[in-house]
Amino acid sequence: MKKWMVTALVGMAALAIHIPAFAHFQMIYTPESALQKGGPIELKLVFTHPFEAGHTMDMGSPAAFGVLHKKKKEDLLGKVKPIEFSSLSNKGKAFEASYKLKGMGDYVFYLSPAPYWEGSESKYITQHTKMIVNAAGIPTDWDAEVGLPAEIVPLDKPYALWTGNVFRGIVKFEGKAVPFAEVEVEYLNHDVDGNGFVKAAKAEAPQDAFVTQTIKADANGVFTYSIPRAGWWGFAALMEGGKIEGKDSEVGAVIWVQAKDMK
Ligand SMILES: [Cu+2]
Repeated sequence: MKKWMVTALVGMAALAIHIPAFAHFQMIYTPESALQKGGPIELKLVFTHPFEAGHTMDMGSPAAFGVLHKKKKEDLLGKVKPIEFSSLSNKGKAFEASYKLKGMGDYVFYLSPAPYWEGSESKYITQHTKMIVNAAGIPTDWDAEVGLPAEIVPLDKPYALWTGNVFRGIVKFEGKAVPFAEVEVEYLNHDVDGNGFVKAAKAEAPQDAFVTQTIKADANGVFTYSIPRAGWWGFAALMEGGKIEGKDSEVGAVIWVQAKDMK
């Protein structure tokens, strides 16, 4: 083999391990966040790159997974089952859970994943994630603070957004608002079918800065984003965490919201 070919192959192998150009997003996915009534729903816990349906990272066993409903927390760790989730380029270790909504109101699902070692950035990443489902339009807990180490507290109902509405949230780290927090925004650009993404993209980005949009919170830690398209949108505020086993760590606060077109 010629030397340039070896170099090219090594380069390609490095790319295959991970392409860090776009943002990592922890997802708690369910198809529909505004339900007519209670009943069973399916949830997928996936750590991926949602705009590109790109490289899906292997998740370790979650540290916490639960739901907050009518001010009570229910531990759902026992309901979590391992799955393999297919991106357009690989398969990654993920989890799924079934949950039965017992009645009307808001169900705030929250996840504290195991720290993920990101070799290409030499740091651990832990994204504490929320996704809120409502049954029958009765508001109960959507704006509650769960008390995660890092958390986005919504100022607009995450399941009741028209396309074009703004979504606002307060970025909190260890219970305190984070002034001028950096927030990454990504669109779930590929539908989820079973345990994987479909190939067809909904939107095309004219340039990389549109794949992951980066915005900033104001002096009070409040960010505002006007939603241009129906579907699921992820917001990830990234903070510097304490060392884990002597290594750097990034702590994220993630929330997913779902917008609907006016028809
Ligand atoms: Cu990644």
